[in-house]
Amino acid sequence: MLPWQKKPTDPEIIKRIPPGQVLTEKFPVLHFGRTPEYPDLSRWDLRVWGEVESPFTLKWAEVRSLPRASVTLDIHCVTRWSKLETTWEGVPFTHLAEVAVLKLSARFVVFHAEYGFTSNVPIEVAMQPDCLLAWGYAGQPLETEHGYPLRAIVPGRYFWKSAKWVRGVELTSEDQLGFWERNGYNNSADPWREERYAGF
Ligand SMILES: Nc1nc2c(c(=O)[nH]1)N[C@H]1C(S)=C(S)[C@@H](COP(=O)(O)O)O[C@H]1N2
Ligand SMILES: [Mo]
Repeated sequence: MLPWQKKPTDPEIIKRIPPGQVLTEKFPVLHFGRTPEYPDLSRWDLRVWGEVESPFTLKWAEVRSLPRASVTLDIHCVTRWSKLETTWEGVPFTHLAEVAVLKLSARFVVFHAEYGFTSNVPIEVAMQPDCLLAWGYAGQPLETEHGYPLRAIVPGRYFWKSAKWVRGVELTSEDQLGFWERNGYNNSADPWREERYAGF
């Protein structure tokens, strides 16, 4: 048994582990398909559009000059690893929403990533203060396999909602299932309720 698979004994730690999860100290890499490469960020942009009054597109340097926040949270992958106390830096989703000016019809968010990957959350989830579009992890720029240059960080949901390599944020009036949600995962994805799979 690997050290991190041993049952933790500290009650403060135990109560942070959702049902069916195992702690890891490592940082596993998990995604479907290829890892994009970014040799030249001068051609990278981030688009915010949909049910908003003022859609906009930002270059990389503009994204990096947005207001920043640092958040620390526990992450839980549906494949059963959890990692406590991860620290991310980026722009709060709430700031993007403020700049874009949401219409009343903006009830859901779709994060659009490279190669057509998407993930979806209700607007209330994205409007939590610790939901970020993050460019940093543990004080360093994101590593390529963890989503460089920009990824979503969605608190309180299984980690698949936290799309890596994000290029767009779409506000929608109707819910649009994302990649994993179309492939059998639960749309709500609350790890405390063990909402892993759809349909039962
Ligand atoms: N673009 C993209 N983002 C993705 C995924 C993916 O397949 N593609 N998988 C998700 C899943 S299932 C998890 S657990 C986390 C893993 O993030 P990590 O590789 O940084 O640990 O990324 C999420 N974001
Ligand atoms: Mo995952």
